[in-house]
Amino acid sequence: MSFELPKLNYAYDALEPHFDARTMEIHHSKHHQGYTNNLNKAIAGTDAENKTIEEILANISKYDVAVKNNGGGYYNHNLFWENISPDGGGKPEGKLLEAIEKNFGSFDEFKALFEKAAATQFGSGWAWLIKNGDVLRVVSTSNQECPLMDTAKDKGDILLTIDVWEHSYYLKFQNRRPEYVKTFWEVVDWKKVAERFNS
Ligand code: MN3
Repeated sequence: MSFELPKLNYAYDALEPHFDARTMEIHHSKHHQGYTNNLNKAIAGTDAENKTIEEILANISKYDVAVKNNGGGYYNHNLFWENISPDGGGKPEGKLLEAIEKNFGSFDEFKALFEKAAATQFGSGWAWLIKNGDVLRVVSTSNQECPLMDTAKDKGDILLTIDVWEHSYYLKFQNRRPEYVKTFWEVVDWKKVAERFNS
């Protein structure tokens, strides 16, 4: 069994003017494809070949670092493409909004915390909104680590994520990561986040 690059549910230019087509194309067809290919190489001949990506991540400490880097890269990007959409933006509603308000005070306070986590993650990594029972938390991880890994400091079910590697914003935003993070809100698919929250 081998992992495949997922198709996007939208065209590379569908998130314009927020996320530019060139970045989307390179990010998906080069970077994510690279993680996918290298994950398949890294698991070849190991017991990970017969496991789901979630099973691999949950036991990532058992595997070679190449499985961690590329398995995280493969999975994190799958989540990232899913939680953005040309129909995104706005704000969450219903039970998800209530949970955000209960845990962070208000939607704006949550956004500020998430922006800070994304902007201050040193070097490459990801920021996350995760859930442990009724508790929602904003956390960040380095490189391709993810909250499903047994090595993660902050573990939990993933509701929302943003890639803050430079390859996700440099062509359009150069070194202005905070501006990229603010733009992210224009494309967040809150329906998808709510699906994850309710499942
Ligand atoms: Mn990336």
